Amino acid sequence: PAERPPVLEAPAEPAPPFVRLTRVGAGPELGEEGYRLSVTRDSVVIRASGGAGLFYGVQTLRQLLPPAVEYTAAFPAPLPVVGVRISDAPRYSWRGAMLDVSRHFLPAEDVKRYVDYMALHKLNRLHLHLSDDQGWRIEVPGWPDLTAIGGSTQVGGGPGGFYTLAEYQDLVRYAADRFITVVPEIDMPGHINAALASYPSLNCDGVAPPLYTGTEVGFSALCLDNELTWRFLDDVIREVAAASPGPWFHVGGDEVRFIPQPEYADFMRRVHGLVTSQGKTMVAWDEVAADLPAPGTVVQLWRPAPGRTGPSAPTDTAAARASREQREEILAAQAAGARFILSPADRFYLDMKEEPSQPLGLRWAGVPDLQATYDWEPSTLMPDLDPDRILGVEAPLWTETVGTLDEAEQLAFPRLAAVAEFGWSPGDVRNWREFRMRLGAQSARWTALGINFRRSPLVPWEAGPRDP
Ligand code: TNX
Repeated sequence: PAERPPVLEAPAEPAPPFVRLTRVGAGPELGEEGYRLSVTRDSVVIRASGGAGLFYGVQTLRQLLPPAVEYTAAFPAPLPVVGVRISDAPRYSWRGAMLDVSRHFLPAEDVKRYVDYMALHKLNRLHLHLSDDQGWRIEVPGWPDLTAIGGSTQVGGGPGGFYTLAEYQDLVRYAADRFITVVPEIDMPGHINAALASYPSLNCDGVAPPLYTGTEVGFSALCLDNELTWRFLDDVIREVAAASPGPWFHVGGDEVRFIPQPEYADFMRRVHGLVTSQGKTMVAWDEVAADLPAPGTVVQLWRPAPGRTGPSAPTDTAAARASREQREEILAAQAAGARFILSPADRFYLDMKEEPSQPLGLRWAGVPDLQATYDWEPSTLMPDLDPDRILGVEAPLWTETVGTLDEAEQLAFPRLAAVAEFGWSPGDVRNWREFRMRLGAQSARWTALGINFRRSPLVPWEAGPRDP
């Protein structure tokens, strides 16, 4: 699969049977990422206006082939393909997954595997949470201790790790080859203990705190009126932005307990300046909505149920008030020109358990099973959100309880497939009953790919070739 096939000049009319990928005849209704696929007795033809659409057409063709093609060993030829005529284009331009490589480090090889799974499901944004209290995971020239010290451990005290800039760039290219844009996140001004532990001078009192291997959140913060803090941020944002060809830069901004709101807002405005001076669009978690730094800022909604009404509304008065206030903030941010990515924790957080008895995962936002992840619409979650301001969806996988790719897969699958369909298909063609049946048919392919998916009891999994 790593080798590129040769590209030949096609004769005007090749002899059947043939497979043709072409940019000719793709209608404008397909947009940049849509495709048409037709399989007849004589030919397979995929039409799209560009590379992304052709790639997605190939992923669909792949799903029509027997799952045995996913094994690297030889498979039987000729391959049967069912005759189809498909015209397909995504609902949202942002169809993301996030990996937290800070709480537990995942080597680049493992991240590439996750990228492969994303590609199969036509996801196109990989958000990498590259720094947090427990670990700094990317090399920054001029700041070697960020990785030498800040990258040296993780939750539970393991060895941690980090990506050199060359490894990171290789990963970014690997993703780009699959039409996936990497969105780097450096979390600030909180979730920053790993950096503070690496450089005493970044701390207001000049004393470095110890490295942190627990799972509490919200306790660390940058020293805001220290000029070194701004040299540090300027260097970090410049270097990470330069290594990331995509147009976005995520600055975190979540869960800062010890900075008053006005100072937090000033901080985010100054950071916005640094991000835009590198030619990037700023993305931040939804706390930034309290005082939007600038129109066009992308706000990633993560806190569950803002202003939810009806039977599932919070009944506890404090929670209900917080939820109402949060809803007002979000609407004010919308009026100020925000755009949104939907990642509601009670639906899309892949690190939430699917079932209370599951050993991996957290449950602070509930226990969203596959149906909860699949079966909702933005309009039911927050009716006042302007659909035109929703860039798309993203499923984060935080790794407090996840130490390996195998464990990541156990939490991410099957729910990541539900997120992918949410991101791709319009609400009126999504149907939970059909989805669970179609998903059941994926087990042989996922097994062949070696995905350690959870056999969610809501799905009638088909017996695969390797099943006992
Ligand atoms: C909240 S979501 C966090 C993370 C945790 C996650 C665990 C967000 C912006 N912050 O720091 O890892 O919950 O589910």
